[in-house]
Amino acid sequence: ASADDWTKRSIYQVVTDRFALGNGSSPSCDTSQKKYCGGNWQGIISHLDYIQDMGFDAIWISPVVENVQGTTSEGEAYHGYWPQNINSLNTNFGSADDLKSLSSALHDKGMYLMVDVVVNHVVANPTNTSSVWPETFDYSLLQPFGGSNSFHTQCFISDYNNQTDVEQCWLGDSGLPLLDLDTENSTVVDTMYSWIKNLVSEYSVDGLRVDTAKHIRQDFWPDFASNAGVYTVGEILIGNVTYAAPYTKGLDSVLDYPTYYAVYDAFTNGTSGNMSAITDLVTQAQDQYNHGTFYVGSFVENQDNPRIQSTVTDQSIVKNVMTWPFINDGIPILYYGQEQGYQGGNDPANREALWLSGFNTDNKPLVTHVKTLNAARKQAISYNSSFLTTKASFISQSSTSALAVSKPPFLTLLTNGGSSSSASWSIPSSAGLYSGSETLVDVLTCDTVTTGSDGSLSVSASGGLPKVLMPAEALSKSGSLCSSQ
Ligand code: ABC
Ligand code: CA
Repeated sequence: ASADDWTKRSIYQVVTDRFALGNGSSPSCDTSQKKYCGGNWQGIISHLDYIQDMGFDAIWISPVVENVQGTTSEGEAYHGYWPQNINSLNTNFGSADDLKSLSSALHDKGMYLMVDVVVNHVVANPTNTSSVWPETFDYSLLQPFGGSNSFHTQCFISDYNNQTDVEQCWLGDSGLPLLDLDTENSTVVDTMYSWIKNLVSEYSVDGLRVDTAKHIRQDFWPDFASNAGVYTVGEILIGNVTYAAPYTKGLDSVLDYPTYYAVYDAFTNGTSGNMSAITDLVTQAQDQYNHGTFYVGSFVENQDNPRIQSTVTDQSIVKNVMTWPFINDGIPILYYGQEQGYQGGNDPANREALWLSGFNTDNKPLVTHVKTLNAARKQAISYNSSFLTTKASFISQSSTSALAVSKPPFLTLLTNGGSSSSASWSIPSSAGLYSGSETLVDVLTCDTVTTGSDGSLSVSASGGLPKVLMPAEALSKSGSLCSSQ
């Protein structure tokens, strides 16, 4: 599927080992142990309804290839980011048939499969665990890269401001080095290009999340993407738009990290959170990224960062933050477990087993919230044929805790004030959004507001909840959303 196909979708991100077991069991899972807990591809197949019922029509799964075996100084490779043999699958997650079954089960439901792929490094067991720098490795298990000449000379990244260091030195440390592939070596490069082509076709993959993309030279990516032939979204872990921007040329786009940091900071620091930083970052990204922000992956949680509720548990704030990915330009991504209110902090605490929630959706306000947001986005796409190609814009507010985002037919009003606060937003007639006396529906509550005779709008509310307003007319034929409108 192409980037344009993906823009209509919303993605549920799964850590395969932590989502579900195919046999339906619910073993305990202590995240601090950094061990496999038993989740697998069959488990995902069994719970696709859980994902689809929330309105998601794509999933992103952990890297699928065989990883280093046994225990390392950082635990087991349950997350999948330590490839050892890229031509085999990780049998902890299942067989080739299981992965094909997952792919076809998704396609039968009209859903897409995004696979996470690691090209930057592989991980080998040291030949002598007590050896000190420089280490030697058992290269024989590293397939198909069985020799030191496939790797950059060992050095650990020490200066993130030195791009050569970032690309050619190694991630990890002497306890667990991530062997950095020599992606300047044409044999390595060709191997990776044909590997990705084969992986995509063998398992009918619809899109790729490209790990550690900033750790490989930019001009490696265009041919990688064309061999993949599907949507590619790169992980450029950085708070800086200008740094990330060039990668949106070689790959379809990037995970929108700069905006993520702005959103996280704005909503987890009470009313001193800086809401205008969101406006600044999004505007920069719209200006600097290839295709603007239309193809970015928009997220507020993932496997590398503390969950929102590890910092802030006020449910109004949580709902404001969770609204963000669904009402702005990019492709929304929800990290599994956020809908269940999970609160894990930094890696590895943020990788809780979802089965411990029992996949319960009754009396789960955040599940309802996500479901409504997905339905609203689908309704916006079908009501306004330009929705996906109209940039989000910001209407400046006098209160520093208020944010107003317009992406017709959405007008989203956010606040970082929390549940004991009251907030107000005003939209002047000069914004040109509405005509006089128009009825707008907050799809999160189904309450209505009416514009003034000049098309201006003032809204005040207590309780600090977000509002996603749509013209009543945009909902009239929606069926499910606020159906009495
Ligand atoms: C393990 C342990 C951790 C321990 C770590 C050293 O080792 O579990 O507790 O802290 C996988 C596993 C991890 C594992 C690592 C290392 O491997 O999932 O559990 O950590 O063995 C991707 C994946 C990630 C994966 C890998 C490795 C890569 O999403 O899940 O990790 O395949 C860098 C990389 C980035 C990578 C991330 C983990 O590390 O660039 O691709 N993620 C700065 C740097 C970033 C750097 C980041 C974190 O620090 O610029 O490049 O990411 O080290 C912003 C700044 C940024 C700054 C951030 C923190 O703040 O603008 O520059 O990022 O404001
Ligand atoms: Ca590298």
